[in-house]
Amino acid sequence: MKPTVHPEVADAVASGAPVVALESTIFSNLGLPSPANAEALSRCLAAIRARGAVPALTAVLDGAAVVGVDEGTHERILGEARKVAERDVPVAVAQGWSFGATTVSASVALAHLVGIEVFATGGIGGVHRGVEITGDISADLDAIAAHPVVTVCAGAKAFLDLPRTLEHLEAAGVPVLGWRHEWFPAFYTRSSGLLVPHRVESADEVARVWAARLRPGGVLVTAPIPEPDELPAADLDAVLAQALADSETAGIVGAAVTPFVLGRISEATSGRSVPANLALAENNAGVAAEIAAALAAL
Ligand code: PSU
Ligand code: MN
Repeated sequence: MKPTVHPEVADAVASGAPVVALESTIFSNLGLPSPANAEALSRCLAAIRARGAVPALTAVLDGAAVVGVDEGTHERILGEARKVAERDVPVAVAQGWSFGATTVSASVALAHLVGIEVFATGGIGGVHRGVEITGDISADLDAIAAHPVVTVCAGAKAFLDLPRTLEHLEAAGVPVLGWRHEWFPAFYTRSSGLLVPHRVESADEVARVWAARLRPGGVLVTAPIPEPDELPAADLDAVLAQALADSETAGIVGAAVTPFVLGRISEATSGRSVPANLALAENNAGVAAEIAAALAAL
C-alpha cells in the first residue's frame, strides 16, 4: 500500500532533509480535549519547524493513508475520529473511513513506508496492569520494535504496568535511551522510579546508536516532561487508580481502554494535566527534530 505523501514531505524525504512524523490520535477527540488539541498541534508543528525539520502528520482521511496533512485540512485532525492502530490501517483504507486517527503503531509503520526515520508522540501505549488476565499489550511496543524509526516519547502514563512495559521492550530488542535523564519518565512526572537501560546526552549520540544497530528495528528515546511543567506525583496516583477502577466497573475492554482511561484522567485533573500534556508533546517534537537533523547529517 502506498500512502499519499504531502509534496513538501516527499521533497524533504527525497533530498534527505530532516522530517518528523506525528500521530493523529493525540490531536483528535480520542486524545486531548478541545481547544487544547489545536494548541498541541500548532505547538508541535512549530517546534519541528523551528529546528529546520518538516512535520508529517499521519492519518487515514477519506480512505487514504496520508503522511503529511495540508494546513487547510488540519481542522479535520482535531475532530471526531475512529482509532487506527497498525493492524486497522488496511481496514480503514478498504472501508473508506472518513477520519481514522493513527496511533503510535500505525504512525511508525506509515512513517517507515515513506522513508521517514523519526517520529514524535506524547506517551506510548504499553503493557496494561492486569495483563495476566486480559493479555492487553499495546501494539505500539511491537511496532516500535519492528519498524526502523526513532520514536521520541515522554515515557508512558502510570496507569500502565511500567515495569512490564520496559521488560517487553527489552525482550523485543528495542534500545531505550533516556534523553539527558536516567529514569524512565511517567508522562506527567519525570521519573517512574525505574531506570532506563541507557542515558544519552545529544542527538548526535542517538544518531550514532542508530547507525550501530544490529537489527533494522526501532529505537525508543524517552524525554522527560520539562521540570517546570511536571505534576505532583502524589496527586496523580489516586486519579490513575480511580480511572482504572472506573474502566473495570464499566466493563471497558480492548482498544477502548486507553481512550476511556485518558478521558477519566483529564476529567479528574480538570485541566491541570492539559498544560503538562502540551508542554511534553512540544518538547518531544523539538527533541525529535534535533534527532532528525542528526540522522540527516549521518
Ligand atoms: N497514551 C497517552 N495518550 C494517548 C495515547 C496513549 O498518554 O493519546 C494513544 C496513542 O495514540 C497510543 C495509543 O499509540 O493511545 C495506544 O492505544 P492502545 O493502548 O489501545 O494500544
Ligand atoms: Mn490494548
